[in-house]
Amino acid sequence: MTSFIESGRRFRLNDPTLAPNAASYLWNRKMMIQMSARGYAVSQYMDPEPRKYAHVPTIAAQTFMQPEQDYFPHHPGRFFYIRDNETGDLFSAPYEPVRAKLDHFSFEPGISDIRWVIEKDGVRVELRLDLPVEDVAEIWSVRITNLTDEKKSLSFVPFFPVGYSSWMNRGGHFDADLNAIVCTSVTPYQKVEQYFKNKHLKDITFFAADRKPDHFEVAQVAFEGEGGLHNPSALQDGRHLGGGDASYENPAGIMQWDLSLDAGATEDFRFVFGPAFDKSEIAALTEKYIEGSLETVRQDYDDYIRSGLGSLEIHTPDDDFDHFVNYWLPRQVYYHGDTHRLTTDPQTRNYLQDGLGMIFIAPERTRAAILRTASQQFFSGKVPDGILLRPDTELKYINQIPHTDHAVWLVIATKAYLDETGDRAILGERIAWTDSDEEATLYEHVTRALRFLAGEVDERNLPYIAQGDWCDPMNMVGYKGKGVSGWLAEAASYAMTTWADICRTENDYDTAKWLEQEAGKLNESINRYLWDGKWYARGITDDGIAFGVQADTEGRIYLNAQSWAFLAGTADDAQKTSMLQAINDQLDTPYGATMFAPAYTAMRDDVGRVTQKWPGNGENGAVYNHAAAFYAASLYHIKEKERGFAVLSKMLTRPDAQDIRTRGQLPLYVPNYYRGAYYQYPRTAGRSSNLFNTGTASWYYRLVIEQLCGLRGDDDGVIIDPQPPGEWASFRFSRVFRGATFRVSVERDASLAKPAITVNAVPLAENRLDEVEPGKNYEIFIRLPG
Ligand code: CEZ
Repeated sequence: MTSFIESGRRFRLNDPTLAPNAASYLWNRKMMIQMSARGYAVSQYMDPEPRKYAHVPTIAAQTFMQPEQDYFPHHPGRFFYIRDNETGDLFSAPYEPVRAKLDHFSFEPGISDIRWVIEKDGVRVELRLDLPVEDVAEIWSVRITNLTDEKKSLSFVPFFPVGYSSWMNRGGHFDADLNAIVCTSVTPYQKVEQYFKNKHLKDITFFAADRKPDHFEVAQVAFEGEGGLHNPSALQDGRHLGGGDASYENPAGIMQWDLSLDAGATEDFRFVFGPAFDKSEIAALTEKYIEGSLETVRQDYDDYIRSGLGSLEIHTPDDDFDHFVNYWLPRQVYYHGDTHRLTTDPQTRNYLQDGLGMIFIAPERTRAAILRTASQQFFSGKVPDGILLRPDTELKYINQIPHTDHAVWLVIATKAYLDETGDRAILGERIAWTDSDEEATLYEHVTRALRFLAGEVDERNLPYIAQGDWCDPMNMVGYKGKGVSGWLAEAASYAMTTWADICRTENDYDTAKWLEQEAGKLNESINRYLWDGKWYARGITDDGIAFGVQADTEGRIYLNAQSWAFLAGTADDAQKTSMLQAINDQLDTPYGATMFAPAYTAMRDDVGRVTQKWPGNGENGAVYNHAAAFYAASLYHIKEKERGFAVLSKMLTRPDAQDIRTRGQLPLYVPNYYRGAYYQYPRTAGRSSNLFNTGTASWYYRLVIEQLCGLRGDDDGVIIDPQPPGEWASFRFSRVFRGATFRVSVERDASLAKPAITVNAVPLAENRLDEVEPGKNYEIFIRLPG
């Protein structure tokens, strides 16, 4: 059985083999850890750039988080061996590396901790991982219980591999003063300047315990011997750890305690694992987290997580949906918005879209993100590819590749922020430019971003794509300077009409009119050059070839080119019907709507590296949830609420064993993709990337609040327009909006022809309140026809 427990704030998985990569994650502003049910871990922290303190065993490089990350016995993990000293039997908690058949296994990730209960041969091991709010450190609590009526003699051996931290210098030793294993390294470099930059790095990884170990080992190779990690030589034949060090060998934190446990007796341990600069930092961390009260640390962390869960509480006929929306979804939104995905130079579009969800959690953070983006904008209006969060960082990796879509997100984020907060003062904030000290208001910054975008078009009035738009790896459609993006034409049109509304509320009718004309021109060009008879093309290459069209055998229809056409209002009713039909026929799958189909099976060098990804993986025709969320948004926009909800619903892994097995993840986050290429690769279709970094979370949360619940700001007022799926007879929700509390109940009433709304028992003529009084309670009762 797999299920949510504790009213949805915790999950229980009781089979380590059901979905081998099943995991949960914890984070604070300086670190994050993705912890698999079986004991593997991917963790990183900011120093100030992202780094690791536990490494794979063979390579010193730092890597991105990988989609569908596979684990292997020597992968970094947190493992606890238990040996019965009478029988010699060995198992490891939570499951790896021994993989012994357990009597009981329960992985129980909660919103602010991760814990396990494991039982084997009369021994219970309870594990719990906590993070502090401020520091980079993992705090592990372990309780071992003798469940039998007899005394037990056990050896308890935690094993925390540190791996290959450096090809220049790595090692480790036991430090008796600290009661810790201290693994040292020198971050590899070649350029002399780098030496000075690296001097501040935390090149130590330590493993500290709250009790003096009876024995220890530091060299992984000495521990493992010929037996291998599933049966380490050092634990065979009743042996004790040899007390060795690691001398240019992969180090690990390995300690041993010989326990004599009476019937029913328990023993408790606490460990701290993490990076440090020097001995005094280790001492400070152990003082806080080994000697200090764990209760306070846990309470503070729980407060931190709960402060990010927003105010929405929804109760629908679908409990699992409620659990996701009430806890896990805002938690994922908060992770993005509070940490900026643990990078120092987020992609502008990610930075702003992560802010879309934060408007419901900590709107001041979105405000700051919008203003920071504007402050790094060029005087020309151009919005940069990435945003620098620190003065000592630079644009790296994908942010060095020219993409042309960033203005769009500045508009969408600002509009969403205004809708939620009504804080029109933000538009008057004066900010300079990255290349000029002249100040202009945010209103002028955004308007100028759109003027720039309107100017970067070809003779057909279609926007250049350069080396990518929203789709990062679509890098060769326009690298020669001619290719255009159909999606961007639609997104630009949508952004322009959206901004025109704001211009009008600012009494700037000229700009509003100009923007509407530009949007109109774009829509005309879209219909003229990109309508393919049944749907819209995705773009036109440098050589003038439209792609994402009926004539293509691969990449024939792209979801984004349809969704954003709905948002931009380019399609008439006949076109809409044809597009929806094509999406149903070609893109929809049991695991969601794929981003395009069929997936490319060979490089198209006029489209780019997206076509080189494995078919059905990532942007090459996966169910790319960010694109699916755009699709859902566009469906609500054209009042297709049943389809809209169906798209949202398929995006979630469900808590039943069958879905967890197929998708290969737990229902605790929406991943960036599920494998697509449903018809080409049916065996792997639906498999989760297990990556929880994705703009999907923000869009999803916003759609639930503003469309499904339908309570959204509108100038000084609020619109009340719930759009539940037909299968819900009733539902209710509450949320705080501009300081007022709204409690809304929605029911169906077959006798009605149109919705009937009462607010504090007074009937409302329209579905809008013109004013919202902070501090006031609004009890709203809605009856919907049907
Ligand atoms: O990265 C995301 C980007 O962070 O891909 C999205 C894009 O809109 C986001 O800004 C769609 O392309 O191959 C690549 O370079 C891809 O760009 C990926 O790295 C992709 C990953 O899925 C991130 O998790």
